[in-house]
Amino acid sequence: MNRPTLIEHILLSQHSAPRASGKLSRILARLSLAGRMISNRILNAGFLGEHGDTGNVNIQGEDVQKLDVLANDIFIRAFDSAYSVCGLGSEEMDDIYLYPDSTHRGEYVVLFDPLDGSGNIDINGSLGSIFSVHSRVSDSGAADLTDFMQPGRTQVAAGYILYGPATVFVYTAGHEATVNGFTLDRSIGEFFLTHEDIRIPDSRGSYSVNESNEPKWSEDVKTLVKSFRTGTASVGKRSARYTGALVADFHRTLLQGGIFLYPGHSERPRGKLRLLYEANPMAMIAERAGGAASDGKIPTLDLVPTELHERCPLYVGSKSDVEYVIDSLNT
Ligand code: FDP
Repeated sequence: MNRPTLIEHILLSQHSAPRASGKLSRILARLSLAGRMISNRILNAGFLGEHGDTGNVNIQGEDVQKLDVLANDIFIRAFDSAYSVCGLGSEEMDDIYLYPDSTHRGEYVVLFDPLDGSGNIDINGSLGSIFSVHSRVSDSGAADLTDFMQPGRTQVAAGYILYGPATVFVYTAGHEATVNGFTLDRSIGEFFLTHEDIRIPDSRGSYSVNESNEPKWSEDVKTLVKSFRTGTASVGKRSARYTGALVADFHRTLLQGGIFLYPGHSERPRGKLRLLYEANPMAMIAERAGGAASDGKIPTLDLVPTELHERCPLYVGSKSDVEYVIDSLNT
């Protein structure tokens, strides 16, 4: 077996980083553990009666699924003994979560969507987890909201875990780092490097959007999406693909090119996706892989957050496709 494992890759890359302390490596290792545990839980959920919803609605007005709660608990437990993480922000928690001994804990916070695409749970469709790691900015005492409300540009690591036919861990960490993907060998519970230095192809691929929202879009968004649908976009022909899980749709876009779009519409002017733990991690991966991400005007990574669970329109994918979108929406 001559492929590096995920842990070897993390240790080697972080070891060569200036002033590396090993703490970020430990956080990434714990994220991979959470991914393996959630992947296993999803495999067995049908037998264990863990499909379906809990009957509760989260702060975002969405039905909470049983697996959403289980995945969220796995993330909390994963960092219980990782003392470099002082707090968490999650789609499934109204407020930030601070570990009881947060005052004495380390200098990082982790934001995550524990189970993205939860509409796919009951149909055995693809799901994902998304994560974003920031250095703490508050200087004393317990961590606070300011540690979480940082622009995506300051993320020190970001990535996702795709639970599809295979489980894949994609991440980037540190300065000027590449994007790499690792596939889980379920028989031994180990991730191996399968996608080295991923670069988003340009001038090909798919467009990915929920077209049933068309009646609620502005005229310029309708015209834009129509140009992709009819093959008249200046960037060339794109096929249509949409799974309903951001991680799966983004992963395809990352590997094959094109664009993922979730525009705002009349009922949700800022779209559906959350800036801090959905858009920002994908934007960091996209930029590092040679692509781009924008809210239609501003690069996603430069948006200044004002709320923990705030949403933003998202256009992410191949660089020329995102540039085409920005041109189309602003002329
Ligand atoms: P879901 O609500 O099923 O968790 O994060 C939200 C998300 O899925 C994304 O994964 C997905 O891209 C999007 O919502 C799908 O929303 P629509 O059903 O409105 O298309």
